[in-house]
Amino acid sequence: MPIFKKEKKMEVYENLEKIEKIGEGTYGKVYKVKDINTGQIFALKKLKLENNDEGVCVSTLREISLLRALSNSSYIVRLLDVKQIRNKVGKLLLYLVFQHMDSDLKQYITSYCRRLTKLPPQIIKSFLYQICKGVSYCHSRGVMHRDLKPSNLLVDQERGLIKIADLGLGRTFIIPIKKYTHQIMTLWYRAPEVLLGDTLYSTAVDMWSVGCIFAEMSLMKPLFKGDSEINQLHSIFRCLGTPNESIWPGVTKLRDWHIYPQWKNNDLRILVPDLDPSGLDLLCKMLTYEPSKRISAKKAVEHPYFADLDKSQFENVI
Ligand code: INR
Repeated sequence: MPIFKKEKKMEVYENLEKIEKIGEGTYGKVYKVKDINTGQIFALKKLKLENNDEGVCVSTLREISLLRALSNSSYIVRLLDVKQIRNKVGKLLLYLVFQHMDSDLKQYITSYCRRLTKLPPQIIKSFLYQICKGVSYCHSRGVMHRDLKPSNLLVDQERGLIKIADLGLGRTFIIPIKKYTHQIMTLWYRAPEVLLGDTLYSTAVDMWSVGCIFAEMSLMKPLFKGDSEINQLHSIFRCLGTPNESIWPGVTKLRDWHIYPQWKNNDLRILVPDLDPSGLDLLCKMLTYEPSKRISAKKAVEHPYFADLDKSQFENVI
């Protein structure tokens, strides 16, 4: 008599039992799974590869090893195992076993909203510090995330930890416009240079996203909320002012630059009223239009805003 129903078992991992679907990453589904021998909980991500060429396999494997190396950081969700298999119709499937975290920042913020309370300032500071440390680690290894957003930041509520997820497969996988489930991808955290069609964008795109996430943790709602690329740009320009050649040299030469309404920039103190002066200074440096002038993750970690944060709490954690 089998103890577990066959459909609950994950095809390649005989010992893993599916508990529930916890997410749809950019490239595939993520399940909460349980090791039937040890009772341990993991997150299992199932990916379909776009291409079947031998060359793609090699570069995919290279990316996986990069992911593995990155996941040695305590600020990045840990990748524990990888299996690559070919299914009945010859498509390549990739199974990634990760550490499981009980929540993501999107759910975490929503849970506070439901209780009509704001995130405590110490939590915002602690989370932002950990995010900057994680991004700094990725950038030091030459990896950009490109899609940082609250649902890609996993939260361990008990220990007050936050970790970056959904990383690093940006080169072998075709960057999707829509998720494979046809859900529309969010543009709210996308840097203006990307929205303007800059093809040579840099690690600075991630810091723009971090700035948007910082503001959102304080505001309890997204700072820039557009439902199309043009609406997203308008939303940014309405808050921070329409950029021009004097504040962002080269902006009018970008591929998708048009003539926009001329908005004046608003004071960040009014847009994000709960942040203290050093928090506002850091936010302002993250939401700098000119990518080369935008604060780096490495510099952000050293910002005075974090001076009173107890950093020893992040040492020796997994
Ligand atoms: C949760 C997710 C809890 N845990 C969403 C989630 C809501 C609540 O995506 C997740 C993951 C987890 C997750 O516990 N481990 C991983 C996601 C991902 C990797 S990825 C690992 O790469 O974003 O799909």
